[in-house]
Amino acid sequence: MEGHAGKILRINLSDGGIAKEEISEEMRTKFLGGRGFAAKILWDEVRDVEPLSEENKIIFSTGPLTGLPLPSSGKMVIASKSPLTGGYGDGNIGTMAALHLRRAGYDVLIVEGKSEAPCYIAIQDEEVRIIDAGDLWGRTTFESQDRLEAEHGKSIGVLTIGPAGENMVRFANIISQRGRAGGRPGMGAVMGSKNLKAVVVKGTGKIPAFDEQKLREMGKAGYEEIKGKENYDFWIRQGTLMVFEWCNENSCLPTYNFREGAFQFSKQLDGYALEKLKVDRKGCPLCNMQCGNIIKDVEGENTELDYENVGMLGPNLGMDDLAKVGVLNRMADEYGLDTISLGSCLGFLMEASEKGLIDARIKWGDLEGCKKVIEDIVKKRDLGEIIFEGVRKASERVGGESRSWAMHVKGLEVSAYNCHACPGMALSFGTSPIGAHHKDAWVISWEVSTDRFSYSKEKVEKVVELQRLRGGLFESMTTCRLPWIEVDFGIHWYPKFLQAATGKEMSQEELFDLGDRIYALIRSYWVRENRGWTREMDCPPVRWFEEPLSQGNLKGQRLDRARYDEMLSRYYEIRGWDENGIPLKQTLDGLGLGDVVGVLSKHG
Ligand code: PTT
Ligand code: SF4
Repeated sequence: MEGHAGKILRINLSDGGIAKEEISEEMRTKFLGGRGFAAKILWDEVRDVEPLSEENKIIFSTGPLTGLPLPSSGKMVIASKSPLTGGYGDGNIGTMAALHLRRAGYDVLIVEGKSEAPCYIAIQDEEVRIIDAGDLWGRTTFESQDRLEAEHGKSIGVLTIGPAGENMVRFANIISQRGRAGGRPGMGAVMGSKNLKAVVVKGTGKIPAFDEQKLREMGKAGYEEIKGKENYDFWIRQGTLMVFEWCNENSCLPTYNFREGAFQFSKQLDGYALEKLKVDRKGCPLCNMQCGNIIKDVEGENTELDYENVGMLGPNLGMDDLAKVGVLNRMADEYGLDTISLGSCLGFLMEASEKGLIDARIKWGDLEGCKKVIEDIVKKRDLGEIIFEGVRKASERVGGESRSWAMHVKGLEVSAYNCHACPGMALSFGTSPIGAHHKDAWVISWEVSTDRFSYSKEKVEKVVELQRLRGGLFESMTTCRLPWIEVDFGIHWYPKFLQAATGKEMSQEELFDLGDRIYALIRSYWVRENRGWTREMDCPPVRWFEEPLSQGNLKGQRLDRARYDEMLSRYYEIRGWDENGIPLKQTLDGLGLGDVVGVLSKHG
């Protein structure tokens, strides 16, 4: 298979070792790239290790479409064993670093070991250096980006952590270009544990492709098709925030720590409110539908907003002003904290305070209180000490009934969709391969517009189909899925792009098999690394089952546990996993994962 540089760059920070390794043909064919490569490397190399120890590894992985002249192809997967969940963790980030890594001749960068002192990695084509980062340590991601650009030139790609990652806050992520963010399940903390402040990449070579002429032609046609789409102009105006109003109308908005699904001040936060405050927009490389909407926050600084950020730092905290939400969002970007988990953690503390489970007082909508807690989280002091490991651990510390309203699955905080009346989306959160993230199966819009309240077989099938496409195909090619999802760019383009990039024609069946293989391997990883694995780990938070919505036209709605359980069993059946959600021998064999069988059988 062509279309890959065929190389892994491996850097060991303990001994300074640098190796360039071939990627086997079998690996390329079976796992394609991005998440596929990352899952395989973690399975093979990261076993029974503490996520924040020297033995863990962090993987920066591109796919065969990354960086090619195709719509929205400037993306990369960052993966590791997660310090937040203890299982497989990854995130997808749009960054110049993805293009440069490919131009420098590598598909994957693996960083292992631990540097004795703060350092950063600088890659310039063949040349790889580990450089002292004493001057950068303690600085925000924005300052680090500026300093690294001043040192290495404006055209580089930068991936950097902030003080949150340095201090190993478990939901610290990685920031690029002052607003692109990736690695929700604590990938920033893993970098911090290695004393690795940043990765800087500059590549000057050509990205390999099977048929360059065809790719250029298709890319041009693709960009034109996107621009001509009916929804394009509206998307350019509102980006991901266009979904805010819809969520509110359909009781899907995370409100007051996911107690409710609609917010009385939603009009002050939605896409139209954004349009009034918008001063600029930016986005990932190679994209002509850039969705990073920039506003001035109440402190007069620029900040880049997406739906998830606003949902979790707005209604979920009872915050009624977009410019105030902007302040919290900017702090998260500067410190390198995931906004979704941050919003969930702040909401958890507000509820704990309201219920008298903690001594400190922090009220819904209290901007100054939130700012103080963010500082405390980064420094792991006061309330930060309770919450820096996420809501799962915090609920163990706080006690009472808080376990029921600690909004997470497998330790990863739920992203911004309330599911009291969305069983399909609840299943999507329950079975996502990294914990409660929406990226693998955003089934909610289909669900609400079809048979919303059912727990039907069709819904389970839809979740699996979306996981195959979004979680399997898009995460391994690796490109942005939003052209397809948001402006209806034809999904039929992608097998053609892949064929021109790699020379290999892949049927729909082969593409679905690819997704299933990656899913089975990631699930096997969870089972191997979590001795106490049970099907309970695939269940959404208790709140959605036990506390009905108390307001709005869906008042009284909640999930039904027995019917959710039936859905989960159906899901396992489709996937070829047993009643505990563990892949069956014949499933693994059928997907070419025979080597996994022996290891899993030791875990019963
Ligand atoms: C993603 C998660 C999301 S998903 C959002 S907003 W979204 C949050 N953004 C954050 C942020 O900003 N700052 C911050 N400090 N933390 C943040 N955490 C949250 O992280 C992102 C876009 C978006 S915006 C989405 S849906 C799509 N996600 C894609 C994906 O997962 N795969 C893929 N092939 N294409 C995607 N396209 C879209 O990318 P995580 P980005 Mg992201 C300010 O990282 O860990 O996956 O979590 O990468 O470059 O910022 O683009 O309404
Ligand atoms: Fe990045 Fe948005 Fe473009 Fe996707 S649509 S590549 S997230 S700017």
